[in-house]
Amino acid sequence: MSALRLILADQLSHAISSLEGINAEEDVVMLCELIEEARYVKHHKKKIAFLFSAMRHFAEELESNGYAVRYIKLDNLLNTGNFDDEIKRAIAEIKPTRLIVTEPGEYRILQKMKEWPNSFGIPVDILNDTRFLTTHAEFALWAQGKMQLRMEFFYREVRKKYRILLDSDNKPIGGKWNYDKENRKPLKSGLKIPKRISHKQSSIIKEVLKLVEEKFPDHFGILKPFHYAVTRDQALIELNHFIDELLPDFGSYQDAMVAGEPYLYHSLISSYLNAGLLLPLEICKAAEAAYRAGKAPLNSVEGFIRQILGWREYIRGIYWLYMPEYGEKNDLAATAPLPDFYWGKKTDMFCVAETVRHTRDHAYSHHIQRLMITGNFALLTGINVKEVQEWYLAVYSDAYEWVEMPNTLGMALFGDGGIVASKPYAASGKYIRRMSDYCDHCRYDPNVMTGDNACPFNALYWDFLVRHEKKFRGNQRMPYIFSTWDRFGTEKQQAIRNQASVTLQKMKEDVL
Ligand code: FAD
Ligand code: DLZ
Ligand code: SF4
Repeated sequence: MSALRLILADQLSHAISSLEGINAEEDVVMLCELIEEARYVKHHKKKIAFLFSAMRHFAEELESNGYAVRYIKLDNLLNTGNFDDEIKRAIAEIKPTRLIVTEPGEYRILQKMKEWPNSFGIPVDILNDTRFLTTHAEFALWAQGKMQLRMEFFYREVRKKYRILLDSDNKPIGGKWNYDKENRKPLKSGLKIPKRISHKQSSIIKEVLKLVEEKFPDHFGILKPFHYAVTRDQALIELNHFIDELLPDFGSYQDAMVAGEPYLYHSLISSYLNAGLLLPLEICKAAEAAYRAGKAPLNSVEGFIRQILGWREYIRGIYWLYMPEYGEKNDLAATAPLPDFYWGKKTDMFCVAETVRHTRDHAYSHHIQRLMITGNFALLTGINVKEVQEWYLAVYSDAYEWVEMPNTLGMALFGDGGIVASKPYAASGKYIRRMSDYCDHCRYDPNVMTGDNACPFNALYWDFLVRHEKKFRGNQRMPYIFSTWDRFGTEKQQAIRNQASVTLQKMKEDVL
């Protein structure tokens, strides 16, 4: 009665459901490095190096816990490079009586899994992913009959379910569910941002870096220096460092952007959380404990917990509720090709160049860079939603389709017609100037609307709204925007639209 237990690259948790009830005498745990998974979008070099290193370390931990592990390295000569053939090969050699796996984070792979009983001729158990705090059924029940699926209300339910930041009467601590009004400040000058920690490079990491260098030279991104945690112990060190040193200022500066500072007060835990090295509830409890011990203020702690308990769970709920139709949505009919400067080609827009630089160097940029710089630019210029999604999925080390797609298509591109966002996150250069120091380094001027030195975001912002006027004029959350446009008068309106069309042409020619 031996079972083959398959662990995917983003399931590196000893508490994963596919390991429950494992029989160390008979069962075999399998992990495989697959060229098809590394290339179906050309993942960032650092992302591949992170996943392969973490997988190898995890396999070692399983072995030292006494389990039989079948680990297929990328350069194993017998490696067929894809899930189906690797499992077939394993079944032929091991002859298990069943295959056990935890549901994947991508619809594409779930469809494959459903074929597996037929293809392999043995039963396949596809188990729930119990790392998440909300099941698909719970999310569907919450969504049932609602006109709008607002994250804020979902978040309150999850907080109640797990009794996070509640007082003894089950009311939110401090009297409010949400302290965002105290957040979203630009960075104060002179504030010293704590240095991030780095980890000793194991021989596993060194071997993987060599492999990635050799096998993926054409993938985007800089591989070294490689600073990622690759084990649960290291990820916990990262988490504790964040809670002790950075959480107190997380809330206030969550939306700030500073040249040369990719991380600011962000936690950098998404890659570890999404790959299974950390679990969501332990993170929220650690943040809550910091608040209760008086080490971090409520605005920061609540804001941070909301990202994980609220946004992350909500985004996953949306993905599984609406797939596969969700993936085909393109509500604003965005079709322009993705400009080469998303891949690092020169652009004079400092904000875009800086965000792409952070992405290239670290396989990371923080939320506001993703949403209000690269996302906002793609929204305003109508870049093809599939190309934009593919970019986000490839370049960030925390990206898997369940989390990347609703964030990109729904939140950043408003391509799902308003399921995730009640209004588009469209902004002109004014917002970027307020929240960052980027404009100080830019050849464009955020205060200028037309002419050669005008910030491209300004005219593009109005042009976008006017192009989609039918959809947005009646939006309750955008009451004054169109009255401002109306007050501009015909001449100014025409000048803005001309400026936008020159900018769009320059974007096509990659000379922006
Ligand atoms: P922090 O700012 O410290 O936040 C703490 C944690 O909250 C994160 O680690 C993350 O787990 C969670 N979180 C915060 N916002 C979200 C959100 N909107 N959705 C899901 N989790 C959230 N996040 C991913 O994990 N993978 C992605 O592929 C991804 N793609 C994105 C694409 C776009 C266009 C946008 C706008 C956002 C995307 N996000 C994605 C959400 C967010 O940007 C990242 O989770 C965050 O930047 C990760 O950095 P951090 O760990 O320092 O986060
Ligand atoms: C993203 C990724 C990469 C780069 N490589 C592998 C791999 O070699 N083996 C594997 O099991 N998974 C990999 N993944 C993750 C998958 O593409 C996919 O996102 C997850 O399995 C979904 O749960
Ligand atoms: Fe970006 Fe415009 Fe500011 Fe330049 S001026 S950094 S393009 S917002």
